[in-house]
Amino acid sequence: STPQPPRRGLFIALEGLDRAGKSTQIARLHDQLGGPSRTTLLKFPDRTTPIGKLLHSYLTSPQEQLDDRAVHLLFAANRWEVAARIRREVEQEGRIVLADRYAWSGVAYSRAKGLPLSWLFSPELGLPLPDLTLFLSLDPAVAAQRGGYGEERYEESGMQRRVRKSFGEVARVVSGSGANWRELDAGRGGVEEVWEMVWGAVRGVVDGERRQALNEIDV
Ligand code: FDM
Ligand code: MG
Repeated sequence: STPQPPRRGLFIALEGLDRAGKSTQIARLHDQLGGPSRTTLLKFPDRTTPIGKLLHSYLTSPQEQLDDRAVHLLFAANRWEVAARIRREVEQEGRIVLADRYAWSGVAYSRAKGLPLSWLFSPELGLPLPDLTLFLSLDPAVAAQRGGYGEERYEESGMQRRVRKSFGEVARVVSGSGANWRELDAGRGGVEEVWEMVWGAVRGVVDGERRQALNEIDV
């Protein structure tokens, strides 16, 4: 008989403002879910690809001029570069893929520059849909107190407040489309308390039923 593929894995995204604690929580999830032998950790933007190098230069040189729509398409293209890999690892290899930011950051950050929501979603349509998105919700004023922002583009309070508002719009559209979007209050307690919430939500999907194929983003 033909060999059966392993039970499919999972695709989970962590989202939130700068300094919401995404990287800390995702590193912990990576450990808890078996480390590199079973779990792949992705970060968007992936700054190592040719497109990612352009984005890195744009983010680290705030004087650089680049059209907002062109930037948006580059961030989306940077996800399309790894879309097939996400599908293969989850569907064929039974791995758990974790993404530190994803399409939802793409829409929220560009939306904060005033671009129309429907235009912003279009280059993301068809990308693998996460089985679960955890949005680490944090008041931008609290985020700013956490050791201050770095030097990159977008790391200032006006932009962070607009992004927070845009994430609210994104959350409505994405959960309205039936996707699994969970907002966690990342300002309630410290790393341990947030970890309890993160792990509680992830354990639910790890144990849950799922179809072999990942869904596609379709809002
Ligand atoms: N960002 C990130 C976007 O503007 N669009 C995107 O699609 C993604 C994935 O890039 F300010 C922004 C969010 C952040 C910046 O991200 C760099 P990290 O997580 O701080 O490296
Ligand atoms: Mg950052």
